[in-house]
Amino acid sequence: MAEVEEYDPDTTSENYIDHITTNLNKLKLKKKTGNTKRKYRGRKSGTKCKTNTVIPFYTFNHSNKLYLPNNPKELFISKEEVGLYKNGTFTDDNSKQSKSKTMPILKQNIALLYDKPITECRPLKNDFIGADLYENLEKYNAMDDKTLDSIEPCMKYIETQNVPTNNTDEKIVTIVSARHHIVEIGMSLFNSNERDKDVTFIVTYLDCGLLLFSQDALNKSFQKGGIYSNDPIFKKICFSGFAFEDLITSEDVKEPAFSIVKAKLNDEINLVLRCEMDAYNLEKNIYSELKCYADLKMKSPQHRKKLLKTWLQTALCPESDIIIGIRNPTDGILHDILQYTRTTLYRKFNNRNLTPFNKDFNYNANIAVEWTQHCLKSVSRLVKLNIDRGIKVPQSFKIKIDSLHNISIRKLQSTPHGVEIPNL
Ligand SMILES: [Mn+2]
Repeated sequence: MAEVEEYDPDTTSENYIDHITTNLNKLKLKKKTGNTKRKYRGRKSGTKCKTNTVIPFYTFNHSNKLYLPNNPKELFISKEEVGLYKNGTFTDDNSKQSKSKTMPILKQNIALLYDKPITECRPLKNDFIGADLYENLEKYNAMDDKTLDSIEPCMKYIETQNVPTNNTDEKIVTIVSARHHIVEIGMSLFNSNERDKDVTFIVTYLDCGLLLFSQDALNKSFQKGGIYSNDPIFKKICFSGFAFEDLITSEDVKEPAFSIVKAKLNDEINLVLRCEMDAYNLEKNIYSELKCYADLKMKSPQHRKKLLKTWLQTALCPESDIIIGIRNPTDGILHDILQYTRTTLYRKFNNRNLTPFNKDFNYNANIAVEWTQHCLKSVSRLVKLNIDRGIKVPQSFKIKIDSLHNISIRKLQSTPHGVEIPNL
């Protein structure tokens, strides 16, 4: 890759444009020089460009895509489970007993798969293999839009913490979000097969230093996909995941159960995240993330991407292993159950023996960590640069990560409908 200059936030506007174009030229990106120039200008042509509303992609410093250490990078400096939430109730009791009451429990034989040599695994799986995962799918319901995005569980925890009403240290922010936003942000780098899609979301700043993340209802590209799809076959595939969860956990009616996690990215950024947990392993006192896939082939870039996403998801929640049900795609019959720790999963899709994929940064998990950190730091920085200090009312912004990975911010006139504002 061509060498690029360091990003200097103090560069003046005019120099900044030159700086960007010089660097873009160095990177030999697709031309359209005229357009590129306009991209970083203010909306009205002729106005001075805003150096504080865009963080260009070239400022992202990352590892080589072939950098595959035995143990992958950590996303956070620290991470701690601070409570559980289910059916409107928050508890800060995260003892084994409390978890076993709140979370779906992994059936014993599946719980025992953890750490077992392959030869001892087969008998443990016998009761489950052969199950039809395409049967009786009508009984499952996907979370509605509002539940999917609600930060109420996080706010219940924050309320117990006596948050000061005035932010004493303006440098420190706390991101409050459902886990899926962070996963989506992290995966936005690996988008070579969906180049036309921007990732957008709403960030609402509260005077006490909270940054609330919520979905951008106006972004049509991610709506009605997956589980909400109208394609019956696709729907079947998605709902078979619920059937697999049902099969290996001992809970009949499944209400979503959440773990609330407090994490620290650096000295200036804390996070309070809401993570939906699929299952709790009583034997090992860890959680399990459950997935259901057709046969996994590491030659397929899409399969590597899926595993990267699963790995990133589990970087955000309390300690979890990963249990994957393998089904026959045509008839939905379960034919194997695989158990991975986060590290063994990483070594499966980021293996030095695999032929590197020349796009999407080789789905390198370490780069995914660096990118997620870059995005969260960028969002925090852009918000800090664009808030009106001293205003008590919530201030909302739209954040966009475009398909070329530039990150930009736009202040909204008012907080969009649907954004939950807590009473603190
Ligand atoms: Mn799952």
